[in-house]
Amino acid sequence: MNQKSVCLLALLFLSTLFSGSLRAEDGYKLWLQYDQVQDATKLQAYRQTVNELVVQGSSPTLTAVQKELQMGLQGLLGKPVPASKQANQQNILVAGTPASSALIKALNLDAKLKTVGDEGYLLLTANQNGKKQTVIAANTDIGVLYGSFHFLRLLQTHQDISNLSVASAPKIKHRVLNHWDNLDRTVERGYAGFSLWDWHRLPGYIDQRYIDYARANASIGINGTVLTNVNANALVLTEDYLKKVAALADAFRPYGLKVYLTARFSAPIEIGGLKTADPLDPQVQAWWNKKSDEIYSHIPDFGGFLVKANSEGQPGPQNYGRNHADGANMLADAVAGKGGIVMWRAFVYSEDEPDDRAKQAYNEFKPLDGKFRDNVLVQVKNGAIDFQPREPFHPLFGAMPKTPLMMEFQITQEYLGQGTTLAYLSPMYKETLEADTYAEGKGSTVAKVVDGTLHNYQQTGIAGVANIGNDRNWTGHLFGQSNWYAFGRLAWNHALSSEEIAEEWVKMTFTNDNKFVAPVKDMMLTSHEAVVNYMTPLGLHHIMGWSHHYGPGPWIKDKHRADWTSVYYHKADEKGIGFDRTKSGSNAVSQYFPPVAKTYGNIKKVPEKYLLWFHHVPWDYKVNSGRTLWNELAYRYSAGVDSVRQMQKTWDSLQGKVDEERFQHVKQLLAVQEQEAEWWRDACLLYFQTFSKRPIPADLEKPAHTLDYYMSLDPKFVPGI
Ligand code: GCV
Repeated sequence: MNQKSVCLLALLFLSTLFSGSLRAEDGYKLWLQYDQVQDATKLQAYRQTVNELVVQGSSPTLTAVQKELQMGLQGLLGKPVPASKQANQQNILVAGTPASSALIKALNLDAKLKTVGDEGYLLLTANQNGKKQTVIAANTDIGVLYGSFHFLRLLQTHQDISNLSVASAPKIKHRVLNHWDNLDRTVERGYAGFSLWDWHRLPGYIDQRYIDYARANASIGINGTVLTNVNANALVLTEDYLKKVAALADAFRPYGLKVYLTARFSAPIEIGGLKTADPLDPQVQAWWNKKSDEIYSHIPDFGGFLVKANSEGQPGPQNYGRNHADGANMLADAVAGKGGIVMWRAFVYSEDEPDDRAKQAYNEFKPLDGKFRDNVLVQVKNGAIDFQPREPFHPLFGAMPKTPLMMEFQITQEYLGQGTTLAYLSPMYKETLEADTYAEGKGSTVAKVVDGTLHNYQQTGIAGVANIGNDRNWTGHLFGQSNWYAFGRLAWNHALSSEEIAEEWVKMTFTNDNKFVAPVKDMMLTSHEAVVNYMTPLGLHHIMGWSHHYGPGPWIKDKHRADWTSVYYHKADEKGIGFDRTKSGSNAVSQYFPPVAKTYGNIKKVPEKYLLWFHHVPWDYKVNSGRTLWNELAYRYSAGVDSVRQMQKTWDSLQGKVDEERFQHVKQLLAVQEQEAEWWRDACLLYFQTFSKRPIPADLEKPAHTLDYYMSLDPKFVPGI
C-alpha cells in the first residue's frame, strides 16, 4: 500500500470514528449518551424551550444537578446552555426545591409537592413574570436530581416538553443493588471483569468510575448499594476497610446512593475476639452495638446490613440454637437508633433436610412472621429455588403479612448464559411481580406485597444482584446494561411495561431511529423466552453445569449434596420427567394460597411454562400443542436455537445504523450464543432421550455430536465462581 492510500484509510477511519452518532463507542456511557438530537424540528423546539438553566441554592447534590443538566443539554442540544442563579432569559429551565430556590418557592407548589414525598419530583411548564419556565421541582435535592434525569430522558427519547405536567414518586423505598464482590476483587457470579471497588487504592484514590456508577444509578432511581458479597468477609467491618467504605459513601452521597455492607454473622469471633456469636449473648449484642457506632462514625448515613445466615455454609443464629428472627433482631437493634435497616435473606436450605428444597425457606420463615423488629426486611428471591431462567413466584410472598418482604432479583446472569448471552430480563421480573398470590383475594400481586400496599408494610425494598464489573462497558455484554436499567426503572415504578423500558433504553443507548428501535426492541422482548426454551423449557430447572452453572449438565448426579445435582430436579426416568410437587409428591403446591395451589397442582390447569416444575409427566402426555411431551421438549429446544438465529439476522440487518464497535461486539456475542444454544439443545435432548427412548422428530436438526462428547466437555476457569 502506498503512502497516499494509507493516509486515505486513516482519514476514513477517523471520519467514521467522529461522524455523528456513528462514532466509535465502547459502551462506557451506558444510557447516558446525550448525543445531539437528530430530528431538526425537535431540536429547534428544545433549544427554544431551554435558553438558560437556573439552579438556585447550593449543595453537593444541587451541584451534581447543575453539572448533569449542563452536560446533558450541551450534548443533546449541540450547544452550551448558560447557567445562572437568576432568571435572565425568556425561556428557562429551573430546578430546585422551595427551600433552595426562590423561583420554585414563588410557584406555590406545596400541595402538589406533598404528593411526591421525599424522593419524588414534579416536571411542569409554568409562567412567571411573563417568562416561560420549564420546572423541575422536588421537596429534596435528591428529588431534584431524579427529576433532572427524567427531564433529560424526555429529550433523549424525543418527547414533547412544551407542556409538561409530570408527578413521579417511587413505589418502593429501598431500591438496592447487591454486589457479590469479594475483597480480593473477584466477583461471585460476576461476568464483567473484576470488582469496581479498588480496595487497595481506597480511600486515597477516588476513581471517576465511582462517580459515573453513582450517576448511572441515580438516573434510574437506585438509592442503595450493598458493596460486598453475601458470602461475607468480616474484614470489611474492620477500621481500615471502614475508611475505604466511607470514601465510597462520600463519593456516592451527592447522588443519593446509600452504602450497605454484608455482615458476617461470626464477625464477633473472627475480628472481635469473642468466643461466641450467639445473638442472645449480651456480649455479642454489645459488640455489634459498638461496631455499629464505629461504622456510623465513619459513614453517618450508613444504610445497614444485608445478611446471609445458615445457608450454603454461612454462619448464623442456628449455630447457637437460635432462629433467624433472633439473629436479625440483634443486628437490627444495633442499627435502629441510627436509621439503619437489616435485610435478612430467606435463601435458606439445608443438605440435612430431606424435604423438597423448594419448601424449606417457607417452612423456616413463615412461623417467624411478626417476630422481626420494625427495621428488618426479609429478602426473598423471586422463586423458591435459585434464580432459574424461569421460576414460579416464591410462596413466601403474601404469606408473611406482618413482616416486610423485600424482593431479590438477579441481574447478573448466573443461570442465564452468563456474560455471552443476550437476555433482556424485564419480562422475567414482571412475570413475578404481576403474579397473583391471592393472599388477600384476587389481585394480591407480588408487586403489591413488595411495595407494601397489600399488607401495609412501613419498610419496602427491592434488591438486584448486580451484573456490574470493571469491564469498560460495565456489564460485559452490552445488552446486560438493559437489565441494570430495567431493574432500576421497575424498582421505581413496577407498573412500567417491559416494552416501554426497552424502548427508552434502546433510544437512550443507541438512537431514536425507529428502523433500529423497533427491531431491537422486538429482539429484546423475545430474548428471555428464547433462553428459557433452549435451556429449561416447560418448567425444567437447575440442570446447568456443575458449580460454575455454565452450559448444560442434566446428567449431574452423585455429588455430596443431592440438592446441588440436576437429577434431583428433573427426575427423568423411563416413565417421564419433572418434579412432582403435588399432593402425591413433595406437596410444595400447598404452600401457595388455595386458588394458586389448585391451579399449579392440577396437571390440566398448570400454566405449561411451569409444567415440569410441579408435575412428573409421562413422555406421551399430550400438551397444549397436541404434541407428546417428548416431541414438545424437542420442539422447544429447537425453537430456542431458532430464536437466537433470528436475533442474529435482525442484528445483522442493522449494520450501519449503529457504530461499528458496538455492532461487532453484539454480533460476535450472538454468534457465541448460537453455539451455546445448540450445545444446550443437543446435550439435553440426547441425555433425556436415554430415558424417553423416543426419536427426535424428523423435521428437527439432529445433534452434531454424541452424548458422550457433550458429557466429556469440561470448561475450565469459567468466570464468576
Ligand atoms: C452468593 C446461588 C449461587 C451462589 C450464591 C447463592 C446466594 O447458590 O450459586 O453463588 O452465593 O445463590 O444467593 O447466596
